[in-house]
Amino acid sequence: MKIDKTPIIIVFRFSLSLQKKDTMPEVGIIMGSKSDLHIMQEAADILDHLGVDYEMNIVSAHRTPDRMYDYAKNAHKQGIKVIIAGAGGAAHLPGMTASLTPLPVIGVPIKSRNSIDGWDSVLSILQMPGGIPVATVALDGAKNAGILAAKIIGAQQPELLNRLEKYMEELKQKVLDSAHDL
Ligand code: AIR
Repeated sequence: MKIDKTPIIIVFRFSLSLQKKDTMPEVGIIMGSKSDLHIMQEAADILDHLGVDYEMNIVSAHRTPDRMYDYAKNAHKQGIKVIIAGAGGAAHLPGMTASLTPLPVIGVPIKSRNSIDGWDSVLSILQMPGGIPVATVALDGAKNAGILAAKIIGAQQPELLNRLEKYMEELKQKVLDSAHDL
């Protein structure tokens, strides 16, 4: 992929709870700034848990537009199947990425320091014009973005679907345990 490597964070999965063999990253997690990482890490954590390989990168639609273009144009050629894009304020990264890639894009609005109240980030990502969809999750909803990415990929991977079912069972059990503990 033709990308300037200097300010890149690349994190591959090191540990996992619901085991799977190592493969190339299938999910590309990108964010507008390192200041988004504390939120976007939640997408990475749940993908770790579900045994889905991912890569992480910082790509700003406004500060590094060429880098965004290169990433979005080439991600599918590198084996990426879903892109999760998070940004705050005038959050154009998910929408612009979606306009450049044939891959599904999941947008994570982030309540960043330059965001007025979060609505600016939400609406920048949510209100896309017809023809260029971005699957927008809740404000700071990176965990759900990770789960949604796994479900999209899992539609073609029975083993991953099994791990997703196991995860859903874990969620159910937690609720039942907490009700029991009352
Ligand atoms: N941002 C960066 N380039 C374009 C945008 N919209 C966003 C980042 C971050 C916010 O601006 O995604 O949420 C603040 O970035 P920083 O680097 O000033 O902390």
